[in-house]
Amino acid sequence: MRGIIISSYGDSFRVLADGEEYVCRARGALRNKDVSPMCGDFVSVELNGAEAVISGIFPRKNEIVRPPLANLDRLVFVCSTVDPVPNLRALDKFTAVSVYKGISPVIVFTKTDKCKSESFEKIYRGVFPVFSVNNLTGEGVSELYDVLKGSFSAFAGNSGVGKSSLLNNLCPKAGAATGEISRKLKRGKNTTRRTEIYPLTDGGYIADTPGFAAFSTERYDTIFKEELAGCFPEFQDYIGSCRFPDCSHTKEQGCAVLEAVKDGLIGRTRYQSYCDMYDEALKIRPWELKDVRR
Ligand SMILES: Nc1nc2c(ncn2[C@@H]2O[C@H](COP(=O)(O)OP(=O)(O)O)[C@@H](O)[C@H]2O)c(=O)[nH]1
Ligand SMILES: [Mg+2]
Ligand SMILES: [Zn+2]
Repeated sequence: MRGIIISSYGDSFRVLADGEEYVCRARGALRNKDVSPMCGDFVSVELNGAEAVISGIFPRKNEIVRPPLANLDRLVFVCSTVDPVPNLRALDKFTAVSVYKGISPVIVFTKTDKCKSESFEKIYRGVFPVFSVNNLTGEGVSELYDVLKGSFSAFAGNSGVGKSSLLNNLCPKAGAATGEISRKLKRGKNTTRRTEIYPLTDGGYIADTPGFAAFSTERYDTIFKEELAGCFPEFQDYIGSCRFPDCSHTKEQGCAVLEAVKDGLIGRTRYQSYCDMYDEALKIRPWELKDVRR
């Protein structure tokens, strides 16, 4: 049987196969192969009497480490317009890493009841799909739902921005803990990591990711400098027109990207994020680099 892992808790997995849920362990041989099953994995399941065992994992199209998720179609970057205010530099960095990994970024601004999202939306319109929601009334949720249905998505974003509230609005069965309750649960130390994905009514899944403070800010998220411009979608129309084929788009004469920034065709905050990431990439020693697509 072929199925998909919909929850992992220690070395216990729930697999959805042929419309049934099975609680499975991974076969020993699999564990020794240095690849452990994760949520989103397509796996083969064998039934031995009452016991269900994961006997194989199909090749992944991508994976993220924290939380462990495989085969993502989208990463939904959730930012609140206020409390806390968005960190655009971090957002630009994480969306670039997402593009690099081949996972489509989606940006959502929450708490539109407290502060208008227009000034933030403007920066990303035409670059990534961007949405605004008021989780208290559900305003804007159905537009986002239409984009997420039929695909596998996970949320990323700081604590308190409204990820769990949004998950509950998109998928009422999720019953995710929000606000104060969520904080209390987090304080009770949970050593075994639990990851769970929820089916959407019209097909597709959304991952609930407790303790997912930020996408990940580790060293290995640094993108090779030669590949960085490729992770900024709005640069693509210009990079072919630079005077020098090896243009870094940071200072060169005849740089079409710089020209586009001056003409207001590329956003300044976006461009500044690119330059910061480029500087960061320059500082990395080659032996410190691990391919983030791994
Ligand atoms: N005013 C307002 N509050 C919100 C909105 N979304 C979430 N909140 C509140 O923000 C707090 C944190 O939300 P939560 O969903 O737990 O955020 P998470 O930490 O990202 O999962 C809770 O008190 C929510 O009720 C929103 O759109 N508007
Ligand atoms: Mg939460
Ligand atoms: Zn250039």
